[in-house]
Amino acid sequence: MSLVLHHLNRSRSERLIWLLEELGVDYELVRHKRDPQINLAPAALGDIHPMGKAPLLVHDGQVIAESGAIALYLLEHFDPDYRLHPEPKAANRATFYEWLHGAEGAVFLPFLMNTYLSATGLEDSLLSQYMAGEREKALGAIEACLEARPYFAGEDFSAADIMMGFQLEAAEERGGLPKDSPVHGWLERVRAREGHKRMRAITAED
Ligand SMILES: N[C@@H](CCC(=O)N[C@@H](CS)C(=O)NCC(=O)O)C(=O)O
Repeated sequence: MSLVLHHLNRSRSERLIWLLEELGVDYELVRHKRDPQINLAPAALGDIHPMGKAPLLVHDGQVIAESGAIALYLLEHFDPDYRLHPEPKAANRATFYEWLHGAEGAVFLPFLMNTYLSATGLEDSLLSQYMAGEREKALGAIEACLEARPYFAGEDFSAADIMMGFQLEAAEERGGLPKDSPVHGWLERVRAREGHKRMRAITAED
């Protein structure tokens, strides 16, 4: 069996490193570096998949793009005991899907736009004001979820937490979390995990 993860430095592909470390699967990590001037991925990623973005997973020759698709694929293949995702008919399966996909959907967009707006000097634009409102709404939904339960999909840690981790660690780093936010407690819980610590040791070399 051959399992290769293509990782771009300082990118959301770190979520898949984290998931693979939690699963304890043997895999090869191929590191790619952003262009220091334009911050984009190198051409090598475009040779593997037409979008040319990370992460990319290659399993026995099959190329898979999109973090959410990669996460579900890995769970299907390597989490037969449902340690990191709810069983098909479990009551929290829908909530798990919601956050796993929300991490690249409507919840993620306003956080991502923050990066693009400041990179292009548009912090004072109308679009920026609009996105600030959207970010507040998204953070409100995240906080309501974590006030009600310890993890995104319920009582247990799951791959939904891994998918949400990248944007919430970035929001914390930018000082974008209120002092009393339940996200701080959640960050403490997930960072205490060995899988997260191993992921951070790997990304420290980015
Ligand atoms: N929705 C995709 C987004 C992939 C994506 O945009 N990856 C970024 C890294 S955070 C990237 O490769 N950026 C470099 C580039 O676009 O050249 C996913 O979740 O995998």
